[in-house]
Amino acid sequence: MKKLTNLLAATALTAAAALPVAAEKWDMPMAYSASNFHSATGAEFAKCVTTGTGGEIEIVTHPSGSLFKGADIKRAIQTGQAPIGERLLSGHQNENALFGFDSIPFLATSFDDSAKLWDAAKPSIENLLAEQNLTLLYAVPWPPQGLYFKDEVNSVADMKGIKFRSYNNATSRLAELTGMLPVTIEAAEISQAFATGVADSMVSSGSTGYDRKVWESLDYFYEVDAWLPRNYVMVNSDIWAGVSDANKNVIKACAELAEYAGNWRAKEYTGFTLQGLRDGGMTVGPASEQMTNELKEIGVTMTNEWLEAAGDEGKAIVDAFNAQQ
Ligand code: PCA
Repeated sequence: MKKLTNLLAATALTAAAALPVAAEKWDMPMAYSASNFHSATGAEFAKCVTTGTGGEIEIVTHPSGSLFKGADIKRAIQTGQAPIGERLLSGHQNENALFGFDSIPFLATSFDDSAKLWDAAKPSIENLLAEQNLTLLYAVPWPPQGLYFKDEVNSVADMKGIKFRSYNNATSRLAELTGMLPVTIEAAEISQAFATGVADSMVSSGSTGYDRKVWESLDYFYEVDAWLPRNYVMVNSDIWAGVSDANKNVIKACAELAEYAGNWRAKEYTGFTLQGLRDGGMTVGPASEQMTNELKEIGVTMTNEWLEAAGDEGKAIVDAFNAQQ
């Protein structure tokens, strides 16, 4: 027994000696379920930083909104309640229209275009975040957004009065313009919302429908490819300033890898999750021509509204994006 105790004490000492004195634990709140590809990417990023810094900075992810709910994550990081975290960028559209650059219907509808739009918008977004004591580390798009319904829908008229789950200003506005009734619900809570009839439709990716098993309540997914919103990972700028140059380099390299891997996963996940919805019993396919045309008209209205709200800087983003086409 004595021997075992000695051995344990020696092991503990060795472990303690291996860890530098300044070891820090960074809790990383994330809003989406652990099985989601953004959360998987975040977990890999956390491992990369923990290993790369030799344990000087250990990142521990908390998916599913378990530490802070999606809507509270940015404030938690700004105020230093958590050093690092992930949030849907367009979730901040109510603060500043610029944050909604990636939720303009039919502006950028493919992964390639979404990357170009991000290139055009990134400097503005980095500035906005910096003004709020936040440093951008990486950003990864969701797969293209389509429409989920309980019943078959062939036109905008068919949508009238349907309860619609929204996740940002643009999705609420889309509901208003299609005569639906928006209710904002975090992805972590949608399975229950659909099961209890709080909502009967939403716009989202195949990925979120798959993660939340929405086929238990909904039957139709229309591949509208309306836009590709982005999640981003931010760190509190005061905390970032206190990180050694060596560890900053490690974190930046891990962020670059995460962005690459996240993009790759998003693309792979697009087809995989649509098949998953089919396997779950849903009808998955393109929207009717009439519905597509009507939605495009609504897209024009929403583009104009966004350009008005986002001013010259917004217009410059759209112009820079169009110049890359
Ligand atoms: N899933 C997230 C945002 C966009 C997406 O595809 C959600 O539905 O909340």
